Amino acid sequence: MSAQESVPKSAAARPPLSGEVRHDWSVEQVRALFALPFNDLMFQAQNVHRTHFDPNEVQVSSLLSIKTGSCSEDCAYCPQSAHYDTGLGKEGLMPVADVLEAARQAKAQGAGRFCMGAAWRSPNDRDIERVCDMIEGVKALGMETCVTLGMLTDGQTHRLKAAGLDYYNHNLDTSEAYYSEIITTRTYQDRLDTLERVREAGLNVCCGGIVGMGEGDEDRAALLVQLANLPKHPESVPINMLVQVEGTPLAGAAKLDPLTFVRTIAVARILMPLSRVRLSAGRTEMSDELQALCFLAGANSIFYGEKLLTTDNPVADSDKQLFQRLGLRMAGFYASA
Ligand code: SAM
Ligand code: DTB
Ligand code: SF4
Repeated sequence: MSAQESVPKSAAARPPLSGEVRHDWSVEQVRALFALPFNDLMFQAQNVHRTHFDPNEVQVSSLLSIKTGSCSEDCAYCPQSAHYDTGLGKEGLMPVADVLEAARQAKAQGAGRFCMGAAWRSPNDRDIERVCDMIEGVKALGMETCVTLGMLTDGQTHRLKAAGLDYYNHNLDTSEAYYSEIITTRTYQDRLDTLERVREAGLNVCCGGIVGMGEGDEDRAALLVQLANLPKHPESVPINMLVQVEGTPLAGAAKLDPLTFVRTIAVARILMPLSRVRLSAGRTEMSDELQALCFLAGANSIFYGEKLLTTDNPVADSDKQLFQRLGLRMAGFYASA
């Protein structure tokens, strides 16, 4: 059954045309937003977007995998899980100098934020010290910093904050109801606990999810409700389209209707009016026209540079051409500064 058929028109949510910041969304209200005629949904999302943002400016972050593969978690989408054979080479924590060289290159291409990802369930304190050296080095280049390292203790969140970390990425990935279909080695509550610690330490939160994992309309709605009803909205909300990797349990999953992906972006924009909504993984399989619809739906951030963590992303030159075609600007373009 499509999103449009599943919710009666009479259940339509009140139109949030002004982009009011709310933390009391119900799943029914959000399903009604998903079920709006496409043009109405896009109009509302654009309206909210233009109330709070320059609609032609996009924040760009570059990613680097600073520790790759052999992860003890069993996330069904992830090429880095030790539970699956994806043929991925494993690498220990990178030397700080190599990370800083990659950050310099990302800055020269125009990235404003450098995001470092590690395939850990949770880091140990020695790892955190090395990551803090990386954060300090990247900050010294004049870039914003983000890391994603798995579950953290209180002491670790404060140590990262003291090193100058700007954002911590920790995704909820899907609804609480669907979570156990995707990951069995940790709970939804584990994720929420780390998010709370990250907030308490005064860090900006980057938290979103993945669609196209076989979840239903209700799961996409429930994920966005969970994010929007957090005590404070995440400053950054990555919406990933599943990148199907051979060897993972989700390779071969039914592909999501691309317009449902656009709707997910639009609803995220309406629910979290002040957040950067990031058009994240999956762009190599998207046409320029589909990406243009995502920007129209209110996405105003991307991952930029030829690699995500282990999989491909569009090369910088093709994104520069896309931005030119659409009249978009990169926020704080560093290369020309
Ligand atoms: N291990 C840490 C964790 O899980 O939080 C940090 C790294 S993990 C690779 C970061 C995020 O990448 C995951 O939460 C997931 O949302 C995203 N991700 C991983 N594999 C993906 C895939 N195949 N397609 C889309 N997103 C993916
Ligand atoms: C996020 O939401 N997506 C990024 C980043 N945060 C860490 C990761 C996408 C990973 C895609 C699969 C890979 O390249 O390994
Ligand atoms: Fe490990 Fe993170 Fe991949 Fe899960 S998503 S297997 S925790 S690297």
